[in-house]
Amino acid sequence: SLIATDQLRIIIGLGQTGLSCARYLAGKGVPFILVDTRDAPPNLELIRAEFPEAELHCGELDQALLCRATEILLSPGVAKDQPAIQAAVAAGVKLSGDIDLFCQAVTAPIVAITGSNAKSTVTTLVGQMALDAGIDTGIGGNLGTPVLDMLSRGEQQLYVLELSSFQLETVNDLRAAAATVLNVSPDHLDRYSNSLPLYYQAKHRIFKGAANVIINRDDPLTSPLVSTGVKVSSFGLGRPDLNQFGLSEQNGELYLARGLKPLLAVSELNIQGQHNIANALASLALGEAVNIPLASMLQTLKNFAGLKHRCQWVDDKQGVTFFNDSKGTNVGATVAAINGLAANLAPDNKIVLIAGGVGKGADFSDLNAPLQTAGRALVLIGQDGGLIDQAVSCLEGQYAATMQEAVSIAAGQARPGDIVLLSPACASFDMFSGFPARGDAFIESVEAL
Ligand code: UMA
Ligand code: ADP
Repeated sequence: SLIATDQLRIIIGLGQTGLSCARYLAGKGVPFILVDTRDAPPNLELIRAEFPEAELHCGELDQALLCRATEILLSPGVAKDQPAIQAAVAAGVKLSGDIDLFCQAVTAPIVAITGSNAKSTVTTLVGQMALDAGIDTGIGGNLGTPVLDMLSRGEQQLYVLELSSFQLETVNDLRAAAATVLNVSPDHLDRYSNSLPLYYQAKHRIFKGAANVIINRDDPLTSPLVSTGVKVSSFGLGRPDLNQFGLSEQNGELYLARGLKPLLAVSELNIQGQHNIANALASLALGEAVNIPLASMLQTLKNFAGLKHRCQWVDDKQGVTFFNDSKGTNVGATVAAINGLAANLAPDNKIVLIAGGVGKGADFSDLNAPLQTAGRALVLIGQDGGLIDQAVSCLEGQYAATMQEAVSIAAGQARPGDIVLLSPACASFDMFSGFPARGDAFIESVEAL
């Protein structure tokens, strides 16, 4: 075998993460074996050319091989509860991932962000706050750039990482300077034996070794169970106590506030919707924990317009406003988007919702309450649109075979002053390559009306 050392490292998964692990280890001269559960993984040719010496195994996992490893570096898209992986763990093999490798490699402070929703928005916002303050900052993780790929630039002064529950499953020692679980609502339950506790246990691994923990006062599931010796600060939409971030009213105007001190009028925020006020407060609390100057953070909040595909304004057509929330891929996100946008509607106006796709085993009945108050009509797309129709009793769903048809039905149902919102509460893979393609199809269909 080419593995001459007694350290056998196996990288499972040849996607972006696996590739970043292979490049990182190869750069250090550390040998590894590459494994993918698919017979024909996507990057195969590239990988053969780039790592000609690495042993490569595709197809069903080889339990005997995995049990011989010292360490398995598991990609987030591969569930760790598979028998071959569990057998290796039982045999004493260390299960790890790219996040652990990254944390061992850097000494700069890390801001670690997870949650069911708002991860990308808050990660980008905190990263922007740091950049605007003149701090050389790496921004990556689940957001798109694999963490190890950021190291090719040399070590930076600060890292802001978006971490998914899948990535956190293999995290053993994070030691973040600041860590948060922004919110917890059901998602990915198909990967967690339909168990919400298993899902948030994975998320809470983000607190391992953290110096500062930032909790959401409006969501008790975001508090670590054991928090001895850790500095805890918080954000929430209520009135803040001393040293907390929240909202306060002054002369009839609502302000982001820290303790008794008003910081910035909510009307000066450039991002839309009630849920984004919470995101702004979370970002301030995280930024404060790593010493980003407050004045600079407030300036960033005035400029930050939000990310594409997250409650993104698309156009006004015949008095109807179209919003693209294609990143609304679970029920909690869609509930937040409906409530967040409905807060700005005139009393007679409502929302036409386009939803559906791959439901990931979710319970859609939580859509009833916001649609009861704010729903004008419901247009359904994708493989699990029918499940949403069954779960929502207050509106009669209308099916559309394509995004174009969905937009045309929705536009027909909307009255002047209404909103048409694409917020599918589902993943997109039945009809699209991902949420960006789904959002782009929506924008194109709106423009073509
Ligand atoms: N796969 C196999 N067998 C394998 C390896 C992968 O079937 O052996 C499949 C997975 O089931 C999955 C796909 O291949 O459908 C990709 O899996 P991967 O682990 O190779 O993914 P990467 O390309 O490394 O991308 C991952 C994240 N993807 C997932 O967690 C599924 C990316 O988040 C992330 O940007 C990237 O690492 C860099 O950190 C994407 C995502 O969808 C955006 N995340 C989920 C979400 O946000 O809801 C968690
Ligand atoms: P993530 O990376 O966790 O998916 P994003 O920032 O991309 O988070 O936002 C995804 C979706 O979550 C948005 O499109 C919106 O529907 C919803 N959302 C945004 N902020 C919040 C929040 N604070 N609470 C609940 N849902 C939110």
